Amino acid sequence: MKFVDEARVEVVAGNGGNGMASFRREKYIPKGGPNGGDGGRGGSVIAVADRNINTLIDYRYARLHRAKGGEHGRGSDQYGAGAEDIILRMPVGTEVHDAETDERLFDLVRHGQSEVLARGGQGGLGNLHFKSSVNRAPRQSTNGEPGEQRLLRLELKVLADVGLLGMPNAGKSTFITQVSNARPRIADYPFTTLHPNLGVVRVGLERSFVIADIPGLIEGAAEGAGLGHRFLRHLARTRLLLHLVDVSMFDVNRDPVAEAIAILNELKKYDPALYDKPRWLVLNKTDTLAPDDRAARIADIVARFPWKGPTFEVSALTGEGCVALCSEIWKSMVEHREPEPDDGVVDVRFEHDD
Ligand SMILES: Nc1nc2c(ncn2[C@@H]2O[C@H](COP(=O)(O)OP(=O)(O)OP(=O)(O)O)[C@@H](O)[C@H]2O)c(=O)[nH]1
Ligand SMILES: [Mg+2]
Repeated sequence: MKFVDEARVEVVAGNGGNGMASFRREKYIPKGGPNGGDGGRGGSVIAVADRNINTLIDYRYARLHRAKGGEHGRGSDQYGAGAEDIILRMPVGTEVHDAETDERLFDLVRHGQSEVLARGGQGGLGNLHFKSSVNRAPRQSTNGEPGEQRLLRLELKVLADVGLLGMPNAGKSTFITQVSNARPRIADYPFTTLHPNLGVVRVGLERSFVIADIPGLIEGAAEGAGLGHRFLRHLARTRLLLHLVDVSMFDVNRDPVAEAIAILNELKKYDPALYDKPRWLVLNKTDTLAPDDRAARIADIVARFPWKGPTFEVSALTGEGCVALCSEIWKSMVEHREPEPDDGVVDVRFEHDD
């Protein structure tokens, strides 16, 4: 399925039905009183966050969402029926902006959260309501209110605790496959991953965190090289970035340190706040290093790295080092989370659904 994380839609709520001015007319009952009913309420357009939806693709095709108007009131005390609301299901993580002012109106962060995008108009009052001791035959009624309408820009920013950053082929998808229930495509050519994938890492009973695997980033992404840098928006809500670096030595012209620096520059260009997020270095593909070369290779890379932070050595393919890394992630998340009961025991198990 195609992944779409931006869309523009127009939402138009229904108008309220008009109130009616009419009088009771029956044989042998002269001067029957007012009996005009109220108009019904117009339908609203409502957004609901749904965890079973992963993309905004539906909104690329269907742009106009118009709810029906309420029925007009009628004579003989009949009220007009209200119109049904229209429900627009959107992925969790969707931000709703006013397309004209760019103001952020809503942020759908919880499954089931619902927000009114355009409110249906109230129905008008029938002349029943205007009867009084001094006016027994009121002729007035009111018209229904117009429904709201808005142009909206929807932007999906996936909700994940941890984001994976790295060059194409660094092994991001292999890593998320190793540690979570996600099953993205893996291949030895660049840009295998074309859209974000989320995976749940289970860390013992009732404990888990979510990792986002995004397309690889290359130098010049800010200017559109490769897939560009637009997918970096999906790292915006994470609390920790894992920067995966391929340490294998198959290609002697490839310098992992230069590559990593290029990525950091792209990150900074895209958004300094993203650059300032906690970031750990994950040296991947350690299984490809001959035991004799390994220590020297790793030491050289770490020494030439311009910033110092937590560093891990893993093989996403064999799983070596992955449990240790995930326990550290969990510990750091518990530390930075609102206090909750924790017995300090970290028991990482990778559950595969298939
Ligand atoms: N030997 C070895 N190969 C690995 C390891 N991790 C990934 N690979 C291989 O590296 C290649 C790229 O892996 P992917 O997981 O698709 O890389 P990616 O970072 O998701 O790449 P893009 O989606 O293109 O950005 C595949 O052929 C993997 O099998 C590892 O730890 N050891
Ligand atoms: Mg990938």
